This record gives sequence, C-alpha cells and structure tokens, in this order.
Amino acid sequence: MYKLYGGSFTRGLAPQMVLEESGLPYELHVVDMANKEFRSEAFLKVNPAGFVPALETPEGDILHEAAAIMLYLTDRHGLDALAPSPTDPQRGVFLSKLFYFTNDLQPSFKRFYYAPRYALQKSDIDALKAQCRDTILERWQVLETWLAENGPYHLGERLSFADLHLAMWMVYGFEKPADFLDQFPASRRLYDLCLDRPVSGPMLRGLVDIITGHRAA
Ligand SMILES: N[C@@H](CCC(=O)N[C@@H](CS)C(=O)NCC(=O)O)C(=O)O
Repeated sequence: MYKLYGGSFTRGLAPQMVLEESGLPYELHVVDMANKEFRSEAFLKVNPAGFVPALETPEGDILHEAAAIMLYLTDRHGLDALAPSPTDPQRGVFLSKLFYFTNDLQPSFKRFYYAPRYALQKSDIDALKAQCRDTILERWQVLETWLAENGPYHLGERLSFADLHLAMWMVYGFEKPADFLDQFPASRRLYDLCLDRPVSGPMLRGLVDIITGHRAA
C-alpha cells in the first residue's frame, strides 16, 4: 500500500487526487505544516529535501516532487484516463505543459508564498511579491492561450492530471482562492470542469475552504 505524506494546505493534494481518481489504496499522513513537521528529524528521514509531498511505495522507496509522484503512479498503474502513456502521441504535449508549469511557474509561486524567506531584507517583501505576481501572470498567459485555442483541457477534450494539477494551483490564487482567474477565461473554464468532477471536485473545494480559513487567520 502507498503512504502519502501531504494533506492540509499542501500541494500533496495533486498526487492525492491521482490516488483518489484511480482508486489506488493508500494511507494519508497529514503533515503538520503549522508546526513545521516537514523540518523534523523524522520527516527529513522521509524526504531529506524537507518538502511536502512525499510518497512511500509498497516496496518502501520514498519518492518526492509532486509531479514526479503523479507521473510515477500513472505510468506504473497504466492510468490512461489521467495521463497519456509513454507511447501515446499526446504524451509530448502533456509533458511539455506539465513541465512548463512545474519548472517555469511553480518557483515564482513558491517565492510569492514564502517571500520573507527569499527577500534580502524585510522592506523588500512587498516588492518581491509584486514581482512574482507579475511574472506568474505573464507566464500563465502562455497556458491561457494554449487552453483557449486547444482546450478545454490541456489535451483538448481529454482530461489529464496536468489539468487537476493546474486547478489546484488556481485554487491557491494570491490573496484569495482563484482570485486571478477573471483575466484568464479559458483557465477558469478548466477550473470549473475540475471542480465539477465527482472525486477531485470536493477535494479542490476542501482546499478552497482550508486556504480561505488559513488566510483569514
Ligand atoms: N518542488 C517540490 C516543492 C514542494 C514544496 O515546496 N512543498 C511545500 C508545501 S506545498 C513545502 O514543503 N513547504 C515547506 C518549506 O518550503 O519550508 C514539489 O513540487 O513537490
């Protein structure tokens, strides 16, 4: 059985949606983010990078990096409903859109959410956040144009976990969940489709509630 270290308001939700959508059995370890469990001695033995999520496989290997975990699950279990297989012609577009997001956009989100860690001095925090926001919106436009011309999903009419992953990041928003989607109608359409899904929809809505409560606190 798999063991997922995630939960709470972490990007562990993305691999968790893959596990739930596919019905694979797993146990969830909710990492206590508020008390920085991810930097505890015990957790660093699980993921020396000190980041959430991580996945323990039935063989006892520990995997980290959310996108890698999702790709591993879909490949290993032949989950064609969530990702094109390695020989599927749509695999290339799927990988390039997924990696574009993880490599090009995700780092700016991290710097936005953890701005005090990255700013050289306290007085730079607001400017750093503004710069990250501008970068994200500019780079997101590439995906928006793709979705407007080829959507509603990354792969046209075919859902993949790249869509669920993107929907999760839309939930995060900047100040409020999904607060930048007014300027991205094709992304909003994808977001709404994911929220309508019977399995992942309630999980994404749960994240909306968690984030709304967390940011109000
Ligand atoms: N590249 C990693 C980043 C993981 C990551 O930054 N996770 C956040 C939670 S969503 C975390 O562990 N934050 C704690 C920290 O940065 O100290 C991935 O995509 O899995």
